[in-house]
Amino acid sequence: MTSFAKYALPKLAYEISGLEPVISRAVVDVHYNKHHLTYVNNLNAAMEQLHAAVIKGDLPKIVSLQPAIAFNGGSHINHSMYWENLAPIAGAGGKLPAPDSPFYKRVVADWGSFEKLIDYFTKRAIAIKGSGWGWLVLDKVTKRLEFAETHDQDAVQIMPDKAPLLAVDVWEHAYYLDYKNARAEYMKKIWQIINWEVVEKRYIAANI
Ligand code: MN3
Repeated sequence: MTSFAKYALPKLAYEISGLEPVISRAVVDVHYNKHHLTYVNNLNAAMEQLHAAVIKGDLPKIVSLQPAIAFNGGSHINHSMYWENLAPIAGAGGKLPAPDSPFYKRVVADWGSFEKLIDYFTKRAIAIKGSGWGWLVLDKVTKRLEFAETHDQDAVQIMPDKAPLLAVDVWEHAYYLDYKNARAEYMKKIWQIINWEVVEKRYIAANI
C-alpha cells in the first residue's frame, strides 16, 4: 500500500524513430523503453521502501536508501530532460532561437556565438571520463551560462546554484549501437536534434 504517486516514463513528443538518422530507432527503443524504464522501476521500489521506513522512523534504513534514490532519481530527472530537449530534424531539431531573444543574446554575451558554445560543449562532453552527462547550465548567482558535467547519474540539482538548461547523455548506452565507441561522432551530430526552444524555455524559467 502506497499513498504517494509512482514515477512514470515521460511521454516522448516524437515517434521512437523521430531522432533518426542522428539516433536510431533501435537506440531510442532500448534507451527509453529499457534503460530509462528500469531506472523508473528501481526509483519506485526505493521510494516504496523509503515510505515504509519513514513511517517506522527507521533512520538507518532511510539513510541506506539514499544512494539508490540519488542514482535512480537522478537518472529519471536527467533522462526526462534529455528526451525533452531533443527533437526531430524535420521539427524543432537544431533550429536556433531568434537572434533578438534574451536567450540568444545571453549565449552571444557569454560565448561569442552559438557556434563557439557548441564547439566548447562538444569538446568537454567528449572528454568526460566514463559514464556521465554534459550540461548547459545557468549559474543562478552570476546569471551566466556555463558548461557542467556530472558523473554516473548525478543530477545537476546536487549543485544548488546551477540550473540545468540542456542535458546530453554520454553514457555508452546512448550511442554505442549507432556509433560504437565514437562518442565524438555522436557529440558532433547531436546538435542537429537539439530542441533549443525547450532550452530557451528552461532559461527563461530559471533566470528570475
Ligand atoms: Mn542514458
